[in-house]
Amino acid sequence: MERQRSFSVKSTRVLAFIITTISSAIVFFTFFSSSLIKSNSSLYPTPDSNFQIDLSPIAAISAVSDSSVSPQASPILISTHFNSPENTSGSSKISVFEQKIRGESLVKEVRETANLTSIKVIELPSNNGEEKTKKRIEECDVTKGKWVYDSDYPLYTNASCPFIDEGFGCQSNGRLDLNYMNWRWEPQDCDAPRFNATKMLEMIRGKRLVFVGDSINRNQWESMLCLLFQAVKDPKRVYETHNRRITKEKGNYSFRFVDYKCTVEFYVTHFLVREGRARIGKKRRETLRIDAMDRTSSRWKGANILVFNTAHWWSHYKTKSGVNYYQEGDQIHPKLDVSTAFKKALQTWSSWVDKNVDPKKTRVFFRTAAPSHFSGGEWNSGGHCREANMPLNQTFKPSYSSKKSIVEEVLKQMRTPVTLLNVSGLSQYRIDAHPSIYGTKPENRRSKAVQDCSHWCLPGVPDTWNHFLYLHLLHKR
Ligand SMILES: *[C@@H]1O[C@H](CO)[C@@H](O)[C@H](O)[C@H]1NC(C)=O
Ligand SMILES: *[C@@H]1O[C@H](CO)[C@@H](O)[C@H](O)[C@H]1NC(C)=O
Ligand SMILES: *[C@@H]1O[C@H](CO)[C@@H](O)[C@H](O)[C@H]1NC(C)=O
Ligand SMILES: *[C@@H]1O[C@H](CO)[C@@H](O)[C@H](O)[C@H]1NC(C)=O
Ligand SMILES: *[C@@H]1O[C@H](CO)[C@@H](O)[C@H](O)[C@H]1NC(C)=O
Ligand SMILES: *[C@@H]1O[C@H](CO)[C@@H](O)[C@H](O)[C@H]1NC(C)=O
Ligand SMILES: CC(=O)N[C@H]1CO[C@H](CO)[C@@H](O)[C@@H]1O
Repeated sequence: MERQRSFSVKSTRVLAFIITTISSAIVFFTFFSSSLIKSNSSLYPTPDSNFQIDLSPIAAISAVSDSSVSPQASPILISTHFNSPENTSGSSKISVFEQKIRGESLVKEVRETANLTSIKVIELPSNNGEEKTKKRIEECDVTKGKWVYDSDYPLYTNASCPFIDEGFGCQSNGRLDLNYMNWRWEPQDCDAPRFNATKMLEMIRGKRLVFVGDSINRNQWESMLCLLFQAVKDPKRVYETHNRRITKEKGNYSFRFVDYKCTVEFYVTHFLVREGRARIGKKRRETLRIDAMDRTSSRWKGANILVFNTAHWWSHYKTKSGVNYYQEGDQIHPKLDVSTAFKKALQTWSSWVDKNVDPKKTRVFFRTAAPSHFSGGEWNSGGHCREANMPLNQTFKPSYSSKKSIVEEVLKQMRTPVTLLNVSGLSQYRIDAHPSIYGTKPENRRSKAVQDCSHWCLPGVPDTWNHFLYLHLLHKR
């Protein structure tokens, strides 16, 4: 299943680049034309629909999942520009959307419409300048780049990977537009080697690769299983050590790749710190011990590669508004703000890492929050994303939330080196890559209103996060 392109010969590269560019151009043109037809009517919301996000296929929505962390944070302004290639009859429209994210409210305004006068799809960079500006992968910030259409993608399919669970198996659940699988992230400053599953397996030979975090980390872990499985000749030589089938409910898994004597494991923990119960007055209530690690932490010890995350559960809603929820020792905070609690929990986590992880034996990664793209509501109030079938245009500027700066701040104070897997920006373009209604099989779909715009279809965006992990292990020590 590995289809790698040689980048060692310059002419090959130039040829590959031209082919990629031409096919991308065709694809862009086709998509923009078709999305324009479909969205003609929804481009212009009526004045009183300002707070209603109408999501046309090319509308930019950046409902940053964790905007609720700091409702008092200053407004973030995101400008997004869309160009649609001119249609054959001469005139089409550009819409300029502007979104302001203020606390939890998302406002979109149609600012301007104009006629296009020329077609500008993709520019070929001049070849002579290009070579000199490329950096070595070791010095390259791979988070800067763009999504390019690549017909060699996806790296696996629903048929070649048995580990995709229902929640992420969009194609098996009936999604018909499949172009979301074909986008490859291309760093702007360097040529990133392609993901090589055999090489990755060799790098983790005899080791434990462990993912710890919420369901978005399960998403990434399943992606890793799928990627690696493509290099395994005998499927029987990969199995779950306790014969567990992957489901949403169960919390820990360890897959053994026999030929490489390695395991790829996942432990669910929504907050990294310990969820529990405590007596408040006469009632026993759920609390979160922000000063103690999750109970499964003893099992993560001794892993050779640890990939942590926590993000989506740190919301006002999921933490009982911070009222009688956060606990330290015997004390329950009557009210605590979610960013303060998040910071304390991360400090608990960082002390655990500093105390329990030997940097000579273990590499630690922390993956940043992945964005959600709910429009017209939240995850529990009719928010949707089904309409999108294209990534957002690259001129869209990803926002950077306060929760991520808390992560960076805590990481800086640690003794143990922790690599940030900075996936937030590149994932923000991928409004098209969520399961939406295809997170469940048609027969299990209860209500049309519920869409999943938080998790990611597989194959899809988490493959890129794992590619980053691969690049770090391969090149950056
Ligand atoms: C092209 O533009 C014309 C006039 O605006 C419009 O009627 C037609 O539907 C457009 N065609 C496409 C393919 O967008
Ligand atoms: C995105 O929009 C900009 C200008 O608004 C345009 O120059 C560019 O070609 C567009 N990119 C794509 C991929 O369509
Ligand atoms: C676009 O151009 C057409 C004809 O050239 C004109 O009738 C129309 O009003 C223009 N639309 C906008 C939004 O400027
Ligand atoms: C993969 O998806 C296709 C299209 O929905 C479906 O027909 C097929 O049964 C799926 N394969 C598996 C193994 O789920
Ligand atoms: C992938 O890595 C393996 C082991 O390092 C190597 O033998 C193989 O040639 C690589 N495959 C490609 C397509 O580069
Ligand atoms: C992570 O990426 C975002 C945008 O992609 C960037 O603004 C931010 O500075 C990056 N953070 C770090 C620590 O590199
Ligand atoms: C792989 C692994 O650590 N599995 C453990 C998951 O949790 C159960 C108890 O809930 C243990 O028995 C397993 O060993």
